[in-house]
Amino acid sequence: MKKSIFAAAAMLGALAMVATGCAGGGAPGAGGNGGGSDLITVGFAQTGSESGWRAANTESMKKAFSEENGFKLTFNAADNKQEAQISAVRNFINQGVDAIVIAPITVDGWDDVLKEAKDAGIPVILEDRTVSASDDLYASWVGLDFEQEGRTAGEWVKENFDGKGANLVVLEGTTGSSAALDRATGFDEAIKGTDVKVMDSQTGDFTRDGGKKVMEGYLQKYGKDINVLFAHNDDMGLGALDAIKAAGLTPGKDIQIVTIDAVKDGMTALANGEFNFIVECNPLLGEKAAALVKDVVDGKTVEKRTIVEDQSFTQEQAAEVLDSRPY
Ligand code: GZL
Repeated sequence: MKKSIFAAAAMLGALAMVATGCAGGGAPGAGGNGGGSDLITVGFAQTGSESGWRAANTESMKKAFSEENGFKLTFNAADNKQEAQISAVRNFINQGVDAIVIAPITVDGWDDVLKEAKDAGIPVILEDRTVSASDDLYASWVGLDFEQEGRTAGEWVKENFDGKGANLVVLEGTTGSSAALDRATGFDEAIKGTDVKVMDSQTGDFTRDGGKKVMEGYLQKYGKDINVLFAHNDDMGLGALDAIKAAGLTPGKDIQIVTIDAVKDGMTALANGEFNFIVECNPLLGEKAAALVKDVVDGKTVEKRTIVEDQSFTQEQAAEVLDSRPY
């Protein structure tokens, strides 16, 4: 009895609040930010903080999705765990944001939550990595050509080591991520037909610690037989430097190193001769992602895919540009 009287009173109270506009939630299109505000509410589900690249990408996104640029940003970093990232997206849907941006940790597992966002009428923009889900489940993607990045790294290996009976080991990025999958595809394609021997290939999860641990294992197993290391990102390569030096070997000479990203610490290692070649992967995607969100929320038609250009660097080129690099 008591419960039903309480429920009735609560209902009357709620009806009164809605009638006087105190219920918050705002008019449609003003997102879940308490009504009235013309800021575009955006939920950004970032992978985590696994690397220097990720830090630069997060900074670029937060700068672009600022209040002075017309956004109210809710940021979540998922500590490189996809289930945490998916639950962050579900929270954004429940908050009724105007748009959701995702840097998807892995390619698979997104269909259900992207359908939930679509059913809720909330557009999703992907930045950085891609997903295997149908592209009618998201409005647009902005990122890099990972396959070309891997191909460019492989072409450098072919150019410098084909015909020399070189032994190579690989530090792969996060298992199941489009960055790792596509870089491997491009790299393998480039070295096909050469006599470069890939002795081992394991994931270091894009982290320094992961790169160091896997490289320690490679050195115990293969020792001085290793001539070349291909790391899917600078951070794993930087972690491998510690292991190579601890084994009494000279990185850049005893073991030549090619990586991808071109973040400050990687370019410093390249300029000082510890790395031998870096393929850039531009993390500054914030402005493009913010422009896509604005256009989509305004109901404009947008390109389904936007690829940002990359470049590559030798040791000499790194020394020249190091001080002027934006990240
Ligand atoms: C690439 C990005 C990768 C970087 C890593 O766009 O997804 O993830 O290469 C980062 O440094 O962790």
